[in-house]
Amino acid sequence: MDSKDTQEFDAIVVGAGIAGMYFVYRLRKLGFTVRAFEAGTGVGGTWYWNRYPGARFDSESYSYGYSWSQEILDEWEWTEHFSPQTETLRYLNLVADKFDLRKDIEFNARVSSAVYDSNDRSWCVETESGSCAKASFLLHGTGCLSAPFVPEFKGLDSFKGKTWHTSDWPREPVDLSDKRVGVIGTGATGVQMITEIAKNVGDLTVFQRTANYNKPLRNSLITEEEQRDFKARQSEIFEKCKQSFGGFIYQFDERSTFDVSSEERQEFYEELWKGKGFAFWLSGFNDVLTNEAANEEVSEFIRKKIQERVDDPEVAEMLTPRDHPFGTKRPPMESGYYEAFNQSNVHLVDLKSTPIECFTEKGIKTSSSAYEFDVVIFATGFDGVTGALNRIDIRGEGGSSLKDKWDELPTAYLGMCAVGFPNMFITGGPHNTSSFCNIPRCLEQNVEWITDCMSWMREHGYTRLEAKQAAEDSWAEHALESADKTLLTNIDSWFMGSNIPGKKRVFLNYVGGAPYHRQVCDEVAQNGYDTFDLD
Ligand code: N01
Repeated sequence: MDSKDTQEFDAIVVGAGIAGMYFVYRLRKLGFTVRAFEAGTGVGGTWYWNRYPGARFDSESYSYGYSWSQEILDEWEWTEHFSPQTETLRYLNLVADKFDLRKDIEFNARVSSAVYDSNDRSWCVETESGSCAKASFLLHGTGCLSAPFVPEFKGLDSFKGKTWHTSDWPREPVDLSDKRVGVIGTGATGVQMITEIAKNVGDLTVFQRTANYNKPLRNSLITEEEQRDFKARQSEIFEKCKQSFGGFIYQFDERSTFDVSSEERQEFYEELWKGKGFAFWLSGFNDVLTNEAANEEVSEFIRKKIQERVDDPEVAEMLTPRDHPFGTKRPPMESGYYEAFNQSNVHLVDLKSTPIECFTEKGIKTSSSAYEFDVVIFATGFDGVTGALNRIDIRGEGGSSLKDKWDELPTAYLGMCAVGFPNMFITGGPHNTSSFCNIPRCLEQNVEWITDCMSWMREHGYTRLEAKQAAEDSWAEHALESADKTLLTNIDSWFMGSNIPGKKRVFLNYVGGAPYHRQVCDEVAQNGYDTFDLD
């Protein structure tokens, strides 16, 4: 690329989802020039890509939107307690319209490489579409669940029907009413989608490797009275999220399980079960994710709830999780999932007892049967946290590769800054609270901290910032120690990177709590970023 084709900015943002859009807005306000590159044709990130039937928030809508624009807060009204994807995408487009964000975003521009030039302290970014830009700062808003994962099944290429990953759902309307459909995967995405597809499908076969602890979402329309109440309490709600462990409206109970009598515990579980969304996961006794016996009691409570809803005892048993404790994988939220399996045209295949051997021209062959399909849908998840950035060739100081660094140990100081990659900030990176959070709540904190840091550097005349090795090491140690105190690290999931063959098995998220992460970030800023090398 000729240097005359290279445009120069103060900052380049990768991605125009929730973080990327806020970066553009805030950088502009702070007087930085910015260009965002977005692979899609529109804004919205997760909500742009994930259009599969049934896609919706598992966070309360009124706790999810941006908190930084009173104008938008006043104008926008969520219609459901848990907003569907279509409405959320409309909301994000309204934000983009209102602040004219698109003029600083190049669409259809998937970033292929980013190289740091230590001579002029700048990042040079290239896209697959041939754009090239340079900036002092490189900011990633690529999302922690945006690199789709499709397992390498033998014979997949020979299948003559259609295949889609859930994040690659067709834009045109899809009619499955006379189709034979196979779905692989029963995580949070699969559970939402299977329930919706089952309502109007020819025949549906679900291939399940691990049964999950699916909790009723209990979605409903927001009444006018609720709307008024949410508007009146909006800042109180955001403050509550700020104080909570995961940025939700929920706080763990102050009591531990066995401080309470057995009878009272059962009453408490029943009460929580009636709650909406993540209430059961995030406002239960404070030791459910750390104490095996406490967890087993809750797990057993849910198993009984599942079995009550499925007619065929054999299917009910297959749908009952017995191989991992509740909440150690992200619990899916459901709205009629179990009842779908009472339909005569919905079938369940247990892949633990009959694994997939291969795809054939007509469908899928397991160790016990052959199935024929018109469509197979992969609800097989994502290469989480590090996947999106590992798909870009990112070269830091001395040409070192971010992927090579993370193949050894995926880590970043405060989840945002990787040693060896000066002037580069990551939202939703390894050991960042935002990947274990009501995502916008934590992403806002990330974006604000990063852009404040950039402003501070400008005020103080610094042009280069890089985390100190000791700071990165001690943050990683703290993040891994926090995780080891929980039951989460014993289980295979995207939290551990172990859903991806060959990926290093290590805890990727941060479970020390969003308030503590924010406190440390604030202290670092107050202390003049002394855990960074500044020049
Ligand atoms: O992905 P997952 P997801 N053969 O990794 C199975 C967020 N989210 O897209 O459990 C057969 O959880 C795999 O089986 P197993 C949320 O943070 C948010 O569902 O590994 N099966 C599992 O069943 C969530 O955690 C919302 O044994 C294979 C499934 O595929 C994250 O996205 C809504 C397989 C993958 O489950 C990811 O959820 C939805 C194989 N080779 C999702 N490989 C909202 O709230 C994998 N599987 C907005």
